[in-house]
Amino acid sequence: MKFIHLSDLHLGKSVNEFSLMKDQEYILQEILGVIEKESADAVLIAGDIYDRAVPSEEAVRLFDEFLTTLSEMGKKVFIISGNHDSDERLNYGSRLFLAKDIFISGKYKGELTRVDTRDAYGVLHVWLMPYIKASHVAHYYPKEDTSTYDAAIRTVIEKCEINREERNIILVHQFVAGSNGTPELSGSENAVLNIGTIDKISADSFADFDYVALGHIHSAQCVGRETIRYAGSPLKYSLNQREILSEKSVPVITMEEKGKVEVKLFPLKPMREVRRIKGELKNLIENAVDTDDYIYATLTNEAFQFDAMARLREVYPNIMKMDYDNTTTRAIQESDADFGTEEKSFRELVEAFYQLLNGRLPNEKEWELIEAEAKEVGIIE
Ligand SMILES: [Mn+2]
Repeated sequence: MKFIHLSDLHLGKSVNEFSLMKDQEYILQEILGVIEKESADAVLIAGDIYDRAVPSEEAVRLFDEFLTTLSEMGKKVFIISGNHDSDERLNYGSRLFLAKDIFISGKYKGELTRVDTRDAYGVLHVWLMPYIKASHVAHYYPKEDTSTYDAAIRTVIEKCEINREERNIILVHQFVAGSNGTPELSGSENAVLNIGTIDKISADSFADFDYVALGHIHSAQCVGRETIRYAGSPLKYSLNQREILSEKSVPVITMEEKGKVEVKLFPLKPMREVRRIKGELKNLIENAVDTDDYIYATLTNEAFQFDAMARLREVYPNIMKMDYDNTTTRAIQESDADFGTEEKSFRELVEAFYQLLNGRLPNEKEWELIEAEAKEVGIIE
């Protein structure tokens, strides 16, 4: 059987107030193209279908369209919830969808759903692990160790009766790490990842599975072995430097007899690229290319440029962010690094910043103004 692995669609997402609806619509079409070209039998979607627990109408419509097309193409679809999805809403209609070979697991109820499929090589089990918190597991198994996510997920898997002679695939939306270190983040995963702390799960827990379709981390990568893999989000959802330079792709998994699994990556080309440009304002404007792209511009001018964002926007209508990289910003960054901001008082922080910008401390009159402003916006009382 041939599977397409997707995750972290985050339908309805905006980046820096730009709705990516059109880009998402486009990329789903591209993915349908890969599915058709590869004659895949099934699609695995490892969580974070939507960006929010209450998705927009547009986002729901887009996913409805995607599912309907997959169903019309005769594909099986396996879906789990991610931490961004509402488990109950994702479960809506799931029993009716079974008749169309669409299998959704939105909520953990003490055991994992197992779907058995068949091909020329025999039976193949697809296990669905919706997004689970350790506390959910504790609720069903109060006597088991659920003190960490690792222990909790181990418990969940121990409760599955896995036939190791047969082929098994599992969909998981968690923070899974191999012995070779923690996975690299793309910067758009939000505050859900407490790196290195309680929610890290060892890849060893999945030793009995022939393929582990992971979701949660938006950078495509494998964890421990080729067949434990984050598909990554289909689009770049952050302006993080590494994410901007990364390439999005879709893993296509071919499973033959037990022990024979092949993974191929198909690069995904977005409708609009996310690009970082850097230079003097004048140069960026005069030498503009691919102006429809999402742009993160960094100005190297030493002097403040009046109305720079508006001037850039005239050329790059989809500019998302602008900042400066010059002597001043670098000095601020350096002093930030040894600031120890948490231990400093408001006054100390402002003084240091003021000193850096103006080469002197603020006088009494200026202090009055700064304090009045800070009170107004609620920084100090
Ligand atoms: Mn996600």
